[in-house]
Formats: sequence, structure tokens, C-alpha cells
Amino acid sequence: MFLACIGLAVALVPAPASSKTPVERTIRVAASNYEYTPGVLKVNPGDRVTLELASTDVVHSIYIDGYGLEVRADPGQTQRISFVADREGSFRLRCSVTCGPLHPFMIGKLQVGQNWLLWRAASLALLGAFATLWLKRTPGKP
Ligand SMILES: [Cu+2]
Repeated sequence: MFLACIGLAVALVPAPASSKTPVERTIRVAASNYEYTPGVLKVNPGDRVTLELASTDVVHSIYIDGYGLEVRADPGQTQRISFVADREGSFRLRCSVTCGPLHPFMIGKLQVGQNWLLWRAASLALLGAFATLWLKRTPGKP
């Protein structure tokens, strides 16, 4: 019962509001050979983000799912895009330029704030494991 209560709390307690003050941040992303470096961009909600896309081989772009923003860079060029990260969650980055055979696999991620869904899922899984162990230790009790 106790564990069930904890499980319920983990599942239902709202994610704490981010206490971090929004900042301006510039993230340089290199695009080449069908990948973004870095592949995961982490920002805090409310941050004013400037993405600098530098393409080193062919024309690449970054399209941010959920934000509907796009920046495209020619080979050897750097292009910038600025936006306020006002939507929390995990958003996919895609290359919207057909740049070669592995183009469909050219994806990245924009993480705005904590990934609470993942955190909750992990916590619940851990609780479930504990509950199973605990039930096995006390046989005979319903
Ligand atoms: Cu590309």
C-alpha cells in the first residue's frame, strides 16, 4: 500500500516549475556526413536560443519539429536562427534538404527542460521492481 502511494505520487505530482532564469545561449551545430554535432541540444524553457548551423560538406538544414523553424546552410557557410524556447519537451531535428543516401537518418534532438516523462517512467519501473521483491519476501500475506 505504501509503495502504491509512492507510485501514485510519482505519477501524479506535477513537474516542478523550472527555477532557472532564462538566458541567451548560442549553440553551434556542425552538420556533415549525415549527422549533427552535437546531436542533442539541451536548453531551459524560456531561453533565447541562437542556433548556428555550420555545414562542412553539402547543403544541410535543421528543421525543428514542433517549433516549425528551419535554417539552411550552404557548404562552408554558417547560418543563424534565433528563437525563444517557449515549448517544453523533446523535439526532433531533421535535415529538410535531400543531401544524400543517408539523408533520412540525419536527425537530432532539441530538449527543452527536463524529460519528466522519462524520469517518471524510470521511477515507476524502479518502484515496480522494489514492490515485486518486497512481495516475494513476505509470503502468505495477500
Ligand atoms: Cu542533410
